[in-house]
Amino acid sequence: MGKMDGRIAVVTGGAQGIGFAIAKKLANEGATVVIGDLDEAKASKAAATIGGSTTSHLLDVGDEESVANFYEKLMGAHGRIDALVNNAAIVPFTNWDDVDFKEWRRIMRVDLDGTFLMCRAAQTHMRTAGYGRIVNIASNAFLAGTPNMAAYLAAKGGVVGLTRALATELGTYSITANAVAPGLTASDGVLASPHKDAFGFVEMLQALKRPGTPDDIAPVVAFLASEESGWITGQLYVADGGHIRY
Ligand code: NAD
Ligand code: 4PL
Repeated sequence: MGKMDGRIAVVTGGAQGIGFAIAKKLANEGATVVIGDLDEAKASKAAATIGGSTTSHLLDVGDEESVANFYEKLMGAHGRIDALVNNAAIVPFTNWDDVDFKEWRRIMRVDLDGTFLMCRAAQTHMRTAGYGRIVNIASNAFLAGTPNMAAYLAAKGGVVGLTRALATELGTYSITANAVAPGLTASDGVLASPHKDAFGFVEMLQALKRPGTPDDIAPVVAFLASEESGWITGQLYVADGGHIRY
């Protein structure tokens, strides 16, 4: 008996890191999970590792045609989407002096446009059903003003704004939209980037003195993706060991 029993849930960027932990948690709570990821091979391995009814499809959230393709396959297989978790993102480490318009667009295309495109398509199906849960992954970097991620901070601020708008626009259809802001988390992506060098410093600022892990983020996402969070919408939940008090 899980809080996602009988539900169809989509997790973007679920091939690794925080998205993988979210997909695993939703599956453990009884959901039929569909992972959408740019890395098709890794996503298919991830789905097999999670097991049960978990599947994966190739998806580039920043490409309108790829998104349309993804939903066509999803509707063909399951006919419904109860929960959408917009987790896929590029997590850059780019010195401000190198943030030209090309770099800005590289991040915006995936981190903000991608969330918009996925929500835009999901809400059509959710409205038909008269039920839906949208969970957008933001970041506490938006609240902290973390360095070397200017376009990312702007995109995540946009994600919070879009979340608040969706709550208003979709409330009448019993669809909720909320955001989760993780702090620095030991994901596959972060561990392979210069961000890994920030764990000592960030731990100093956290109330809880250990590095955050993907499994620390999944429970609050699962709560917001489940039916029981139905009176909560338009909110931002910070999951960061008490780094930022929001
Ligand atoms: P990660 O880099 O480990 O994994 C990202 C996944 O997204 C990969 O599987 C990648 O293939 C996929 N992806 C990338 N671009 C895509 C696209 N265009 N379409 C579909 N899939 C795509 O990332 P992570 O650290 O686990 O981060 C996951 C989410 O959490 C992101 O939204 C990120 O901004 C957020 N976040 C992460 C941290 C952190 O410290 N790790 C902190 C705050 C917020
Ligand atoms: C505090 O979202 O929130 C590093 C890398 N440090 O991606 C993030 C902090 C990173 C963050 C983030």
